[in-house]
Amino acid sequence: MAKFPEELLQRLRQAERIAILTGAGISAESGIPTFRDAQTGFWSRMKPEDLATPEAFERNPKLVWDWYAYRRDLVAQASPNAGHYALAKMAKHVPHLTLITQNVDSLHQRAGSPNVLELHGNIDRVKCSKEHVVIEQSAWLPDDEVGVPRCPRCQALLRPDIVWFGEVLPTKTFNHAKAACIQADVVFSIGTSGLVPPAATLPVTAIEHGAYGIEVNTDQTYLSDTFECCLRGASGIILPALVK
Ligand code: BV8
Repeated sequence: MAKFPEELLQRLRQAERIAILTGAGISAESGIPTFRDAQTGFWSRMKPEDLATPEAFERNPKLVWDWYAYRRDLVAQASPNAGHYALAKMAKHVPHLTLITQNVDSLHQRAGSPNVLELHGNIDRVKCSKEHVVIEQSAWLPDDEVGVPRCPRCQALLRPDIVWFGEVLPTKTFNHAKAACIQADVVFSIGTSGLVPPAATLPVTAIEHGAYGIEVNTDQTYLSDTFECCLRGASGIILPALVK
């Protein structure tokens, strides 16, 4: 592993407040396809508009439900990787570390990270159109008309408790994440293409308020120039080396 720049190490040693935004890239080494990787990305075989929108669910609830059922199984078979564990370890010795994720796979929580801010919801939770969140699959009401289970409370169709395109992010969670970025001494952007606002704006907000910006990504992103330090490589390799 190449040596890290001295300035980076210095900043990390002195940092009281660290904000971290993660995206699909941190879960790639756990076997979960990212969204935009040409070969394996979810979107390579289908477009967001066709699946991750309320309109898509309205148009074809079973197609959308089945796609998320497929992804839920992928997530259930996946395990956190060394990158997730490194961030959980970092939380133990940084006084104020705020972990913000765009991912819906619970892998940060399963690696032991506390108080994860999930901007886009969680694939293990479902809800109905009246926002009745239903955790236990055993409580889902079977439906053979549409082929999508219904809410035990109001019989409306269930859907993933996930933020789709065109839907508003959970306000309290987003505001908490934004406040942490504004106060951060150091901000990490890990495994995200930075293409989806408003989550993607958070590292930029941190940097605009004086944070030292670090990008961890296998590739260049269109936000790369915003960061003081770009660590090119897999997060599962870089993060454990950084959080020794
Ligand atoms: C909102 C949940 C406002 C779903 C996701 C037109 C209509 C409506 C809205 C819009 C519109 N135009 C623009 C918008 C805004 C819209 C948007 O961004 N659209 C896109 C298409 C441009 N945003 C929204 O709609 C958001 N809401 O704006 O609301 C509003 C206000 C009032 C009233 C109504 C609305 C909501 C967006 C949330 C969408 N949901 N996910 C699901 O999971 O199925 S977004 C989805 O993409 C993911 O969740 C993820 O969060 C997001 C970004 O993807 P990444 O995580 O970055 O993954 P990606 O594959 O892109 O990149 C992976 C990176 O990792 C790459 O850079 C790769 O190089 C790197 N990598 C790979 N392997 C590794 C690695 N790095 C390190 N190590 C490795 N091993």
